[in-house]
Amino acid sequence: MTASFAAGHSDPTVQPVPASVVQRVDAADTTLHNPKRAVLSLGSNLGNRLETLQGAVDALEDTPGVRIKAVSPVYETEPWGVAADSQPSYFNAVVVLKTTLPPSSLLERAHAVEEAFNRVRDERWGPRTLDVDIVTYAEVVSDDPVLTLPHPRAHERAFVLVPWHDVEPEAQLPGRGPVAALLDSVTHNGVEARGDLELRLPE
Ligand code: A4P
Ligand code: MG
Repeated sequence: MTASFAAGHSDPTVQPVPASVVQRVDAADTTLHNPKRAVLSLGSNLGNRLETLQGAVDALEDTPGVRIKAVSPVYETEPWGVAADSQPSYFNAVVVLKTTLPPSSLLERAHAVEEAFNRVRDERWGPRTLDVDIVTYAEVVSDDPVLTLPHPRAHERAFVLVPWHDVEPEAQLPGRGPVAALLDSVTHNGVEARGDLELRLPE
């Protein structure tokens, strides 16, 4: 440090940081050190299903405040909840992530990712290029219709439970118990592993 600087000014690094800045940094730090675990279900039964699921994985990983921890194998599944053979089969997969986003922002992002792939949807109640559902967010249990947690139908859907169990054998569905036990109570018919296909975790 030069003599003139020392004489004329105090060292800027020792200036007190304004309290408002300290507060903001502390708040950000808390969230960054306290990411929440969330499980998302991806489904596609229109267009290039694998490409769409991979695009969804990439878009989620590209989201600030989201880090994907695991991507499940791909399953080809019969459409659930509609007449047999009325729709093409789905590709389904599950993604486990850590996020500093609150649940509402994660849902917003899920919808934005759906939108990016939903451009060709033209039939009401019809098949969809992409469905992104939040299966769980930490231990949150909520019956809010805008974001019901856990997802109200996850516990009865093998196309969610099977891939989830693949990547998290010890997983618990809040309010419902271990995924491994739930798996015993649902039919696995129409849920086939596509071992020939793979979703990549973005680098
Ligand atoms: N919403 C509430 N809770 C949640 C949540 N946990 N995650 C609200 C995501 N969204 C949630 O969803 C409708 C509204 O639900 C949203 O506005 C959101 O605020 P949507 O995705 O726009 O509509 P949807 O998916 O057509 O309706 P729904 O009733 O949610 O259908 P599901 O339960 O998502 O099921 N069969 C197979 N084999 N594989 C599939 O992936 N998917 C569906 C869709 C049906 N059959 C399937 C599959
Ligand atoms: Mg949905």
